Amino acid sequence: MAIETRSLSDALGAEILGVDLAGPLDDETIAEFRQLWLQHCILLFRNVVWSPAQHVAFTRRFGALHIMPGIGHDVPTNHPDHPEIMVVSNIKRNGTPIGLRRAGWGWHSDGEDKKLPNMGSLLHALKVPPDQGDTSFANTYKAYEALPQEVRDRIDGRRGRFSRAERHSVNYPNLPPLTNAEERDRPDVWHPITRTHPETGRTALFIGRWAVEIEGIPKDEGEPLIDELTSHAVKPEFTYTHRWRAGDAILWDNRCTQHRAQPFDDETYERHMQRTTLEGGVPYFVTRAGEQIESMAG
Ligand SMILES: O=C(O)CCC(=O)C(=O)O
Ligand SMILES: [Fe+2]
Repeated sequence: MAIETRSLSDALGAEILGVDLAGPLDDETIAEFRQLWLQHCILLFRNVVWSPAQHVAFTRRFGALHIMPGIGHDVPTNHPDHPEIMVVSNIKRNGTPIGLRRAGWGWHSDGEDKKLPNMGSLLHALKVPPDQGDTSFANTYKAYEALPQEVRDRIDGRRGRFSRAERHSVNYPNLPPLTNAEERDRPDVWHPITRTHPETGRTALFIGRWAVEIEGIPKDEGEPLIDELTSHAVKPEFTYTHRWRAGDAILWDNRCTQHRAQPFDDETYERHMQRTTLEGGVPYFVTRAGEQIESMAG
C-alpha cells in the first residue's frame, strides 16, 4: 500500500494522510513510515487520539525507548505512570507543575549533549494556545550541503565539545542550576559536528546550543565558528515552523534535524505536550577515505 503524503515545506517534512495511529498497524505500514521518515526527516500525523500506553507502544515500533533523566531537581519531567513519556507543559495542578516548562526554547536536537544522543522523538500535542506555541524544525542535511566547500573541508570529521555543565544555566535560565550529582551524570562529550546518518549515509551538520569548543581550533576562532555554524543551520530556507492543533503528533529524526519551541505567552495560555524518545547510537562521521570518526568522552 502506498501511503499518501503531503509536503509540509520545501525544507523538510511530510504529513501522513489517511492513517489512524490508534488503529492496528501492520509491519509493512511501519516500514513505510520509516522510509518516509528517513526521506522527509519529520512526519506529521493529525487527529491522533490515543492513551499514553498507545503512544509508547507506537513509538517502540521504531526502536528502543529512552527514559529522560530529570533536569533541574524538583521539576517533574516524566509522566507519573509512564516514565517513557516526557511531559512538556506549563500547567500546574494544585500549584505543582506537571511537566517541564519552557523545554527546548532554543535550537537543539534531543540529547545532543549526551554520549548517546536520541535517535528520534515523537511529540503529541494535547493542549495548545491559539495562534502561538509553534515548533520550528531545521533540515541539517540541507544546512551541511549548503556550506561552502572550504568550510566543509575545515570541519569535516572534527568533533565539538558539548557541555551541559557549561551551558545549562544559559539554555535553561528558568531552572535551578545543576546539582553536583546532576553534573556528574552529564559529563561533557565530543561529537563529530558533521555526522553520517547511519541509515541514509548522508551527512548532516550536528552542532547546536550545547557546543562550546571545536577540536583543534583555538577558542578565539572556534567560538565565532560555532556561532556561524549554529546560525547557518537554522536559516529560513532549511526550516519549517509548525502551528500545532490538538491531536497533532510529529515524529522527528534528531540525526538530521534541529528543532526549537517558539517562545509563547506562557503566563496566559496553557500548552501541554507529551513526548516519547527513541534511543540512539554513537554518532560518527565517515571520511572520504572510509575512516570512521566517532564521539568520545569529554
Ligand atoms: O515543546 C516543543 O515544541 C518542543 C520541546 C522540545 O524541545 C522537545 O520536546 O524535544
Ligand atoms: Fe527537544
